[in-house]
Amino acid sequence: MKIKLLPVLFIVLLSELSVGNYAQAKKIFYAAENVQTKMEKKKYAEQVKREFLHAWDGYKKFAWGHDDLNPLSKTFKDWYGTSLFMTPVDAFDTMVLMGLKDEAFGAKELIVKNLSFDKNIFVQNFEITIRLLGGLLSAYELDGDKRFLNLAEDLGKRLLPAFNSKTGMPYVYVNLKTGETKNEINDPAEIGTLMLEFGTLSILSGNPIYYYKAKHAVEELYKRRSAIGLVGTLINVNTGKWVNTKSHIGGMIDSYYEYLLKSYLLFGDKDFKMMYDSSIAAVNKYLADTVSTGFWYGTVDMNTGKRLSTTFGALNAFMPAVLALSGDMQRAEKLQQSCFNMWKTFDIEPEQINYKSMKIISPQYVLRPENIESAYYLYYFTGDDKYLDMGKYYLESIIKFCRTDSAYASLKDVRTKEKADNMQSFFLAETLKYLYLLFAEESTFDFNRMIFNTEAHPLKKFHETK
Ligand code: DMJ
Repeated sequence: MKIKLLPVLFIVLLSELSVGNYAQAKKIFYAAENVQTKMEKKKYAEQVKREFLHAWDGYKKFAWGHDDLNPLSKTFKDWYGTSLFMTPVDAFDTMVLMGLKDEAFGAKELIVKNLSFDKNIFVQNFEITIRLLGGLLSAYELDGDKRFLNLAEDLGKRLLPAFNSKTGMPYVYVNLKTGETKNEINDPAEIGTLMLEFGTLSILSGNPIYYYKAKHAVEELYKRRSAIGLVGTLINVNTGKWVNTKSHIGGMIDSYYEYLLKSYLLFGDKDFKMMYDSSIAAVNKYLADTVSTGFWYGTVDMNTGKRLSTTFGALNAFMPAVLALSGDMQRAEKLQQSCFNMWKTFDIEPEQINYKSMKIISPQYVLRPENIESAYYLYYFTGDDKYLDMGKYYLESIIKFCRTDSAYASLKDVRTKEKADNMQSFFLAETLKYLYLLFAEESTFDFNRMIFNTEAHPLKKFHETK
């Protein structure tokens, strides 16, 4: 952060310098810098909190009790025609971390009195697991109200039939009432991003079935990696055959890698460490790409390692956080610099670019958190102020381009800045949470005690891995 020395300290500093007391002057300079940074961080943390309240107020006014707010038409959307309270469940623990007690109480009342999973609807197992199951488990751990856990357990039971394929890898959809399943073509992210939630549910409920099913699915996927150690984009969960062999770290694969590492950190289960270590070695060997625009991870064929495209995007920007969490600071810092450049080049981050030509492939910005999440992890682990500056840039551009009179809106195109009528629940669960944590007191979140699921719901560690 830029140093604007406090006036009093500046005078003291000058007087020390004038009598030649350089050591003392240096001390004063650093003390002043520290105070300045703390004050600025506090100011930004408060601002993020205000922006959160602005978005939440819009939800309350125009979408109360529904899944999502449509911020331009000031209407609402329910994903499956009936509400599963996506936004309040996703936003609850952000309110707790921000110390917004009244808001948290209101959201909790809404959830525990109205949320029911006894519905004849097909839901996407992955989305419901990371947003709702993760949100409810985290709410229970932070708040202690057993009703959150009861809801989580009821949901977990209803999701279990998703794993009833020939391999044990889950189908994409499961019916919450009948247990029927559909869509046997699934991807590594949706197969491998269930462990933190199902594993936590096993520990909190005392029923090992959830841990077993989610871990078995990951192992079935892992054993189908190619001879060079990579996974593809699509796999048939009954035949176990790959349907699309493109390997990358973007959407449809991304959080598979994240959960291999985090499952080890959360549960201390060494099988996950082994799977993470061997997978990330292959990713670093075949996907990593250094070009004139920086250090990136591109797309290759999972069997041959042949480079297929130089595509990177908003979702891929989760990777610096995972690398930092694993201790690989060198790659994490280099990649975060590229992620920041991707954001800055277009004022705000596009969904996908060609990182070689720095040309846009998909122009929308849907209020995604990953770039900010990674800046937060890097600040947490390095203490380097440059990540605070990145955070300021992210926050200011989101306010400038996405704020509406009712809440926040996605952008259809980062070039024209034309807005789109949606505000995904992860904006409240993740984007604003990570921005807040970046500027808040470091003690607000302790990585030694908790791990974020992929939707930024903090879950308690059950094992000491440090
Ligand atoms: C969120 O639902 C999660 O972070 C998921 O892992 C990826 N997509 C969105 C945010 O971009």
